[in-house]
Parts: sequence; structure tokens; C-alpha cells
Amino acid sequence: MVGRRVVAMVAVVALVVAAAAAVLAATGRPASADQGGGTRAGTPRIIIDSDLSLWWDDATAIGMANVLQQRGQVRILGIMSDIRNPVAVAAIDAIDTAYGHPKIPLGAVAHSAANTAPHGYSDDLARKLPHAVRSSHDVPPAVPLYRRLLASQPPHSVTLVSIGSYTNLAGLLRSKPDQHSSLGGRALIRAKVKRLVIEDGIFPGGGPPVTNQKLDLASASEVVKGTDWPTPMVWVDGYTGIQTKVGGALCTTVASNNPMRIVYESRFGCGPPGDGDWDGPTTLYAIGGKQGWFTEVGQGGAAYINSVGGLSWRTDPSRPHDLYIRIADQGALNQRIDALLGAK
Ligand SMILES: [Ca+2]
Repeated sequence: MVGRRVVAMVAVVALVVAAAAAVLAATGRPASADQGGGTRAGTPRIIIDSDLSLWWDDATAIGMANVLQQRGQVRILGIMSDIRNPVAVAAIDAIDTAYGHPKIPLGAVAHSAANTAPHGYSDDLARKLPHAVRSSHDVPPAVPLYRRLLASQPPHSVTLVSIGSYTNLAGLLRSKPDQHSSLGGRALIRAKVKRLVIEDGIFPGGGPPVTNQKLDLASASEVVKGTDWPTPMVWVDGYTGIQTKVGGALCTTVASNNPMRIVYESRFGCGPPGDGDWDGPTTLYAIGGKQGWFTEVGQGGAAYINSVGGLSWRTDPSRPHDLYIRIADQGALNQRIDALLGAK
């Protein structure tokens, strides 16, 4: 399983790399223009929507977000499981609890009890660490929780971090007014969400569906199709994770009950990671912006999804704020993620 994802990703990237290089030459910005970051008016607020279960980079993302919350650099409003593994929320709760955040609201995708998604380190986390949430039966469905969380937030303040299937996001788009808000889903998103950061696609050239869009193609199409998602979208595509190989030192830097060590040890023993990490960079960008590690490109375009789920980048003047990112400094990015993963 480990090799399959990167082999597929590399094969697709090889197909489109020439076209990508040409477009990057036209649209890319030099890394030297990517420094600075500036100050923010307030602590970023995020909701993470994750298929944590089998692929370790969801754990990277949620672990790093917890560390950054400890440091006052982000506020995690909630975390949604978007695949039908009923243990996933127990594992997420175990991570949150290990970092001192047992109260982070969790939601589960509809019909989680169907238990149709493959399990992985989720079960190791739930078995080895304390947690109060035992299964998806103990948490609300994701869509009503999204609505409750968003309704109480300031206007245009929440960044949604999509690192799994699009099922919950499509459900939120379709949602009707309820006791939490008189707004329908689309209007509620427009009112409360600052932007949606998504891990998916091969930009700009496109390719066959590789990862997240395959989990629920109908919902992916609903979120992307027509490019009328009501907020800016930032995409973190397949290029971003290939060389983001992190976590290899955890067996020597943290205790055996550290949740990140449990995940990486479960997948890779104590050896080097067998594949890259996509959700980690996505979450770092969603929280801190481009900082010194990322470059923002693709301005004037938007993601397009074809009938089989392939995502490409097309010129679209109607969406002036959509972007995708590139890595400006891979070594510094990997060091940053490793430092956060290894935080005590
Ligand atoms: Ca994921």
C-alpha cells in the first residue's frame, strides 16, 4: 500500500511535468518573493476534515495543529472524520487528548457505522492511548456540527482544511436552515468561511484522479464543479508531498506513547518514511500561510474537475482569489514539520 500511492503519484506527475514546468515559468513567482509572512489580526481558526485511518499524513496534520494550538498559533474549532471508519474519531480524540485538547469537537461522516473504510493506525492509536470518544456513535454527524460551529464564529473567519473526502463539505453545501442558523449551507459558508484549503489534484496540467477525489467522486464534483464554491479555494496538489518525507526520527526523539510515534512506528517500524506527506504541508499552509516554505501560483485560474474526477487548472476570471501552492524551500519545510512532529 505504501508504494502504490507514490508510484501512482509519480507516474501522473511524470506525465504532466513538462506542461507544468511551462506554466510555472509563466505564472510562478520566485521563492525570494515568498518571505515575510507579516502579522495576522487574530489567531487563525480552522476546522479539519480528514480521512485519518490508514494514510499517516492525516495524523501529521492533526498532530501539528495540536502543537500549534498549544503555542497559541491556531484555534482548532473542530475535526471531522470523512470516511466510514467508526474508530477514526476515537483515534482523533486520542491524538487531541495526548496534546491536552480533549474538548475539541469531533464529527463523523454520515453512515460511519457502515465501517466500509480500511482501518490502519487508527486502531493502534485507539488501543494504546486514552480517549473518551469510543466510536462514531459518540459524536454528532459532521454536517450539523459544521453548522453549529460556523454559526457561532465571526464573519469570514474560519479556514476549512480538507484533507480527505469531500462528503462532509458537499453535505454542508446542501444543508438547510436549522436551529443553529437561518442560513442555508451555501450562504452560511459565504458568511463565515474565510477560505477552503484542499489537498488534491495535479496542477496545472491535470491527470487521472489520484487520491481524495476518488473517495467520493459525486461529492468532489459537487464541491468543485461549476467553480462556484462560495469562498476562495487554495489547493495543495500532488507535487507538494512527494519529497515531504518526515517523521523518520520519531523513535529516537519522543516517548513510545507519543501519538505521532505510534502512527509512524505502526507504518514504518522505526525506519525512514516510505512515502511523502501531503496533508502536513496543507495544514501548515492553512494555518500560517505561505511563510518561507511555499509559493502561491495559479492566480486568475481555478480547479476544474472532469467526469472521472481528474483535477486540472483552468483560466477562470470569475474566481480571482483561487490559488495553488508550490514548495519554495523543501528542506526548511521538512525541518519544520519534523520539529512539530517531535514536539514533546
Ligand atoms: Ca488525508
